[in-house]
Amino acid sequence: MKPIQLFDMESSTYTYVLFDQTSREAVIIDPVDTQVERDLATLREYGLKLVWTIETHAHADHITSAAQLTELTGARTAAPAGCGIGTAGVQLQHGDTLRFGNESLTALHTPGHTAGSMCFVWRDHVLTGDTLLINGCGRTDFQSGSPVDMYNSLTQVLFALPDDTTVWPGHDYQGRTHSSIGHEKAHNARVAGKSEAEFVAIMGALQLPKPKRIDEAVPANLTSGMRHDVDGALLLVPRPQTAYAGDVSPQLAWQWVQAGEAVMVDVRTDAEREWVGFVPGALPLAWKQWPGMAMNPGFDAQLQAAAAGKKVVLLCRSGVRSIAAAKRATELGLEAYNILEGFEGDPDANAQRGRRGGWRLQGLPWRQN
Ligand SMILES: N[C@@H](CCC(=O)N[C@@H](CS)C(=O)NCC(=O)O)C(=O)O
Ligand SMILES: [Fe+2]
Repeated sequence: MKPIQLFDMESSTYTYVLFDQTSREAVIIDPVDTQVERDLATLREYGLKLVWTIETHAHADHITSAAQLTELTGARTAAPAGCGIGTAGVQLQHGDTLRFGNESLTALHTPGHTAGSMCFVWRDHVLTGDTLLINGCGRTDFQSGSPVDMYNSLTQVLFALPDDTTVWPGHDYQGRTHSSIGHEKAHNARVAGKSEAEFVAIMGALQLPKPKRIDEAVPANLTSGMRHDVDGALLLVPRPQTAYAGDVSPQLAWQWVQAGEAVMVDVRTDAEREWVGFVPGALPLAWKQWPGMAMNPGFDAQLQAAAAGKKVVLLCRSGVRSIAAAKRATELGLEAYNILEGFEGDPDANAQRGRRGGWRLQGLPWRQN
């Protein structure tokens, strides 16, 4: 059994799906936000139930789809404890295991590319993230990277695995797909046969350009791919290409609604609204497109009728389902925006960031039934 290996051309990122053949439970490692549809299609094609989304580190070059996948599939999120990804439900420590059906993978703490970076061992495979790359390794010049830590992670942790362990990297920039521990130990140009001092000198001389999307990607990845504003300020982040028009802060969305420029659509279920509360005037229209489940009949028609030529601002519980709904609304030709962090927001994450997000936590109008 091998991992299913998927490639994102834009960032040269490999995403991996592993699954248990009997229960069909699956995990996804390092999913990319622009590839959600591909990944959902892969899960459907193999008949899999996603139970974990897992990060090897907080990426600097692309944005994770972990938060989107949790709302679309019901999967839980796990990330290395040392990466500061506060939204991940499970904060992994060295040696922790994650189970999926009768299978499990084991986390290895391998600092160097970032201080929290991890690799994952599954059977006789190791998914090495941006620690060990084929004939290379992750850069160590930003985001708490350290060449000394990288040298130890490569030579003491990864090269301690059996030589015939298959290596599946987080990136390859030259079209290679996998390698083995034995091969990298013998031939990796940066580390094979090199002393720590030689390795540090090689890493120090790389002079790589900064990843193009680092300023946008790192903050987004620290919240599993949700984007947020600073200090609760009005915010609009335009989305690239045709995904949807943008992410807006609750305040800006409310300003648009009050000015009659936008209609608000609440895509939570009736049960959620009854438990937690609702926004007066918002149209209740539940978004129920889970893999394998047909979409709400009438969703498209009701959404188009409600929009009546205005902008549409979409609200859900935490700001993830509303992204999927905003994408659908965009396909229908509407100007659709996702309301950041949804109705509830996350008080813990907000406290950590020193700010308050979410509709209710921002003190915007809402009522209990
Ligand atoms: N050119 C890419 C950045 C590539 C890059 O810096 N990749 C990181 C991984 S996030 C790395 O460690 N690269 C190692 C190398 O190129 O040797 C971009 O702009 O996104
Ligand atoms: Fe990276």
